Amino acid sequence: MSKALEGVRVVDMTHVQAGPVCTQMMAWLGAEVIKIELPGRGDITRSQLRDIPDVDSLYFTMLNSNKRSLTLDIKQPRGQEILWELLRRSDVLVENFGPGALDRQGITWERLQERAPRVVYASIKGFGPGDYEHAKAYETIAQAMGGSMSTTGFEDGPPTSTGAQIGDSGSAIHLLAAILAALLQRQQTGCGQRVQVAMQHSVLNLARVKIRDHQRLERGPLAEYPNREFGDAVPRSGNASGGGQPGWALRCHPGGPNDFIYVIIQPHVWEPLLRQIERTDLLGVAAYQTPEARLSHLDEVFGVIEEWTMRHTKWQVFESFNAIDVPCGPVLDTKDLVADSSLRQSGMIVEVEHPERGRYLTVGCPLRLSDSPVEIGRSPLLGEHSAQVLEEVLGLSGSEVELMRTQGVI
Ligand code: CAO
Repeated sequence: MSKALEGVRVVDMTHVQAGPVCTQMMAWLGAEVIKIELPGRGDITRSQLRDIPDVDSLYFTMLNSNKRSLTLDIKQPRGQEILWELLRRSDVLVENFGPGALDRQGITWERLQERAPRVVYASIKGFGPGDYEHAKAYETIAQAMGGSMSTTGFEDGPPTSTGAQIGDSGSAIHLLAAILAALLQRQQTGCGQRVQVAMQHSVLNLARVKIRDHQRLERGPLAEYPNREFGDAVPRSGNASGGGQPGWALRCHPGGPNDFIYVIIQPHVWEPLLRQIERTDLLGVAAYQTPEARLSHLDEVFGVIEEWTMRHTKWQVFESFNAIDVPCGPVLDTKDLVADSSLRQSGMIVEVEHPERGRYLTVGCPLRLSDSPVEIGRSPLLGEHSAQVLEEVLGLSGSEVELMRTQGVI
């Protein structure tokens, strides 16, 4: 079966997490992704957080599957020539180096428009135009500067980062959407375009509801927040749902660190919920009857439910509450997740075979297209496809490739 991005060739000059996640998704959707890496070293993550000596780390293997690896020193003249030849035969260039890194090598948007005008040139940087544009950024810096850290955690604790990589992987998904839109527009214009995503912007987009609440705060306290006092910025609100229906993480039996279930109280499930937890004595009690009445003492309301959840496991509660249509979800730890049979069945936790590492687990593709099935492959070894790409795509001879190898160009 064909793939959605079949025929799209991507020159992938990404590294670490933000860029590679984007191009990995493109590869999963069928694009031909050629990852260009520094000869001898490659993407720095190949050797970061290694669990097996001298073998590509899981950091690398889980972010670079289904790609081909070409080592190429773009700071050598021959390396640059090869890069331009590749770009002229490609559709997309993706990079996430520090600000100005490719410009310093003469690979600029202006030159790209002259030499390869159909190429979509996509970048992730920490920041957009303005005071911070020359600064480098990592995940947690973007969380700090995009509104996530100041609003995550508990009121009496410090600003907290989230486990989900919203700065890196979040930016990657934003970039993917922008690249696909640019490729669609190219069908009309015939031209590529400059596509840029800033990590700070992506996090702010994902923290949009906190700017909603900032403006509401100007008109009075945020009644659905667990906080009692408010200053002039949105506070950390612990495990409050952040939406129009209240929610909280409730303790379950036997009381381990992740024996919790997150429960949301929709107005129409309140009465069935009281029956399920055997608290019919509260039916008709004014302080518990309407959403408005419950809002002023949500901690007590959730406390009533928690008295019951603490006597049951999170899975028992999940089953019991789902039976009466109460939205809820047990807190799953990483051990739960890798063992989860539904995640295995749906291909979200997959095993891949790697020539040096053996079998390893990776997280599959959350995008499902009925006419473009995703097959999760392995990541390439450093320079594994150098000769193949140079011969196949650029038509170079074996001896030319060998010469470049001895000169350290590839
Ligand atoms: N051949 C020759 N040189 C190469 C090369 C190749 N194939 N690939 C990369 N390089 C060089 C670049 O030209 C650059 O050289 P200069 O420093 O001489 O210009 C260098 O390698 C990479 O520079 P960098 O600034 O990108 O790398 P860094 O490790 O100092 O910074 C990071 C890393 C992530 C902070 C920075 O790249 C960045 O801010 N990127 C944008 C934001 C981003 O994506 N961050 C998320 C990373 S995931 O957490």
